Amino acid sequence: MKLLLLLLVSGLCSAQYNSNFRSDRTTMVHLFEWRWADIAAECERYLGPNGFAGIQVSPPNENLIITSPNRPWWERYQPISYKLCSRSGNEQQFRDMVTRCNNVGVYIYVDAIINHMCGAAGGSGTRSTCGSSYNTGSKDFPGVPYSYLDFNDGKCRTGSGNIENYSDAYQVRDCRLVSLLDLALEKDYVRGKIADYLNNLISIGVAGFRLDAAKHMWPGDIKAIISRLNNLNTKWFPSGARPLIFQEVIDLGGEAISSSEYFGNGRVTEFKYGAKLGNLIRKWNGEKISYMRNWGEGWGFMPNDRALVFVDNHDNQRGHGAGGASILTFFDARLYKMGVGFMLAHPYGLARVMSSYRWTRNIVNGQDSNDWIGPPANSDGSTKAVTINADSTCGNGWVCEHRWRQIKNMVIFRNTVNGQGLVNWWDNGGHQVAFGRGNRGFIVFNNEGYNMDVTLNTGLPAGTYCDVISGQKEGTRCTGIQISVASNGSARFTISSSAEDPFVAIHVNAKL
Ligand code: QV4
Ligand code: CA
Repeated sequence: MKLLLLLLVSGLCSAQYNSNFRSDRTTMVHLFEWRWADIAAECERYLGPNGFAGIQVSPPNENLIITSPNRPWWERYQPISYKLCSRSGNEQQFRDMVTRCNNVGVYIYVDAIINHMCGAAGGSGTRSTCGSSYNTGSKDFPGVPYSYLDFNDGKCRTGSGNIENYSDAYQVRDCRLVSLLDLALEKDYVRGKIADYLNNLISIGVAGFRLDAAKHMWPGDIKAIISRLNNLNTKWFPSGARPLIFQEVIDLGGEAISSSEYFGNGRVTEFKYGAKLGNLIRKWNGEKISYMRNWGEGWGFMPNDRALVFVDNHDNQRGHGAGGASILTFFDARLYKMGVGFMLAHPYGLARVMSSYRWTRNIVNGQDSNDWIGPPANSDGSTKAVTINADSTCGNGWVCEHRWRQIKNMVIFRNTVNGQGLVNWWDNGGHQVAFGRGNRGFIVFNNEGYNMDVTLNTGLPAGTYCDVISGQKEGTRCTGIQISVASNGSARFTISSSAEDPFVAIHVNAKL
């Protein structure tokens, strides 16, 4: 009886940390600003067949339309109501996407903006994506409805009403983040409206939530909201399954608020991961990838079972959020592929791959003046479709990093080695490292300025393997480099420092 109770309690506690991924899948992709119709098609034609586990989608709820600058991506972080219409599509398109993606085992994770509504200077009118009215002067959002009673202003003690000092936890939670009208999350009514919104999404079939701006919400308020959420839709998920929660808390150290305050609610974004990884791979500040021997908790990162990890996100790829210039993005494609390759080969954390659209950077004094540019759009402001070229890359300005062969194949690598420990670490004390995952996969990086020629113990069964970075196994042939593993598990790796991609990855599902 006691044991049963214990199991029950621990089951409940671990619930919101569980990805809900299919057991043979490991990795989610953020399809930033994609239309629901394109995501539905991508699930069926690409993500499902290639073993992607889930998708973080842009906020699906109604937002303020901003025309100065012209439809910035960040208008979607200024909610007007919880109706499901946005530049990505309407409610019916959202439902169709969730159904079609779920049916091919690719689950949807919604970016939930629940800390605030739109900016205080939004004014009044109906310039919103569903046409709901709003008045920021009187703090009226009839589409929810919220009134002035539902905001935090009484509690905020700063002169401007905005967050002025991140070393004061009260300001960070009770004042406005860049003027965004801050919801009074301790109110039963407000909690109820947010829970209704999230429960509507759960009933449609989503599998979890990114909680935007979690640092700006009291952990106890988040907990109260989560406790009101329903179990996932049993059409696709086991009965009793809880939504995955991952909270956006930027904690690089040195602020009043730390990630650990949020561990009780669910997973947390580990921003140290991408910031450190960028330095290591760029070789900045004397950093070397051989230092990554104890990557993960050994680097002071949060516990493995709490971490959501990523190389870059929609903020820090353009200088928003935190991380700084070290962050690797598609702009530095060669280094980026190594960074994503390392993340997907390494067991630490729940991994999220970024998928972006292109814009032209204009960096002046370290700031990108084009950081606001929204998704590829038609002249009427509608988002352009994601087109697919003959070589399977994307057109219309979509980068589709998740379709890059090296990245897609490393998602398959991660699925193949899932559950296997990190073994056979090797490094040269500098910028060359290698490691395996049990007897299922092995990866080697040469980030030195000279060629590599080493024989290493891979731990893999003997045979000829196809490197999934320079090519891939297609039928019975290999379009890339072949690696022979001897009966004692050793293999010779030669990687030119000028290779297009100076790393090699082999796994048991790419054995010839
Ligand atoms: C500006 C001034 C204010 C002024 C106001 C007056 O900064 O001081 O009072 O004008 O009108 C946009 C503009 C910003 C503007 C604000 C309000 O960029 O200049 O304020 O709108 O009109 C995204 C963007 C923000 C954007 C916001 C809302 O990054 O630039 O603000 O959307 O449209 C911290 C947080 C972390 C946050 C990160 C960016 O701890 O939580 O900053 N990350 C998340 C999201 C992010 C999003 C938000 C939070 C807000 O990932 O994309 O911000 O939902 O580190
Ligand atoms: Ca707040």
